[in-house]
Amino acid sequence: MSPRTKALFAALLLLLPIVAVGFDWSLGATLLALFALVAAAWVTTLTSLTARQSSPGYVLETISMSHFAEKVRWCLDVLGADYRESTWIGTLGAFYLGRTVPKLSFRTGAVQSTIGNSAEILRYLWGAHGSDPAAAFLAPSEERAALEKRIDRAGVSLQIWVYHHILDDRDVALRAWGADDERVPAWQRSMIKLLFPIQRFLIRKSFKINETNYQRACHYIDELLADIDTRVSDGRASILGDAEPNYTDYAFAAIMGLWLQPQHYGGEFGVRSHIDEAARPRDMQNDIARWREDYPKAVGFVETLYAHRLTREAQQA
Ligand SMILES: N[C@@H](CCC(=O)N[C@@H](CS)C(=O)NCC(=O)O)C(=O)O
Repeated sequence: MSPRTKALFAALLLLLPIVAVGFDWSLGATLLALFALVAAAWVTTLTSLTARQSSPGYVLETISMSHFAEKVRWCLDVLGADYRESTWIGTLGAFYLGRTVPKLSFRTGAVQSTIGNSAEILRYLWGAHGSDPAAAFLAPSEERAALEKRIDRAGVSLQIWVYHHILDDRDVALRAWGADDERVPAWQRSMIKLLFPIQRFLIRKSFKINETNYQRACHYIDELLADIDTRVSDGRASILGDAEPNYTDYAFAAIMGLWLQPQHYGGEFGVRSHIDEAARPRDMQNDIARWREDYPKAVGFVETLYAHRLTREAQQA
């Protein structure tokens, strides 16, 4: 059963007592509705268990704008993997289903498997496709794993940075969460507008959005940018000095793409919820301008990688 269908059954189950009271249902009618719901969930589970699937058929669960999802999406594109995206509205899944994105679902034997966390997803892809020469860029090493950890930590710092700047502006925050993104189901887009004050409160609490944490986040981002800026200043193709880019290079570009917003961000699937330049708060624009000025080599490295960002279609052409 897909995560969306599971969420739908859970929501219906929660709503059932409210509907029963609201419409003054008898105990018999309520039990009947409950039985019908459980039976429908069971049939759906059985159907998905017996469904035939010819390819791994990866499903990448994302939210409208996620730099961690972009990291995995880019690697799937370079790999030429067969996948589709399931796009959720931002924050709802995290706070009501307890899951983060990216999440990758696929068929393993008779069952559906799911992995969360971008680093673990990439390790799975390496395990599953490692014998294919096209997957060589996914090969992990101690050095690559250490760099990936630093990049991922900068990804979290960027979440603090972005929320520090946009949470006070309802329209900008809603747009970043995908309220205008047509790939997101309409009911989720309506929910986020309704729940906005709660979501903002939860984000503020969970990311500890305050001046000190913002400064700490900027410091960490600066440190990584400075290091990469030095490393790539000799014009190398890969941060760690390899002849070809590997997954750490795509990860760095994807994570920094959150604020650089290069044209091909999101690849074939695009990223519709840009925080438009004009809508960006002044302080956010200042940070971006400073990073561009202080780290031109790192910025150039990301932009060059994005200029060659292969979509699945271009890969197969
Ligand atoms: N360490 C995780 C971080 C994932 C993460 O923080 N994802 C954010 C989006 S960038 C998320 O799931 N937010 C929850 C939501 O908006 O529903 C990874 O590498 O995948």
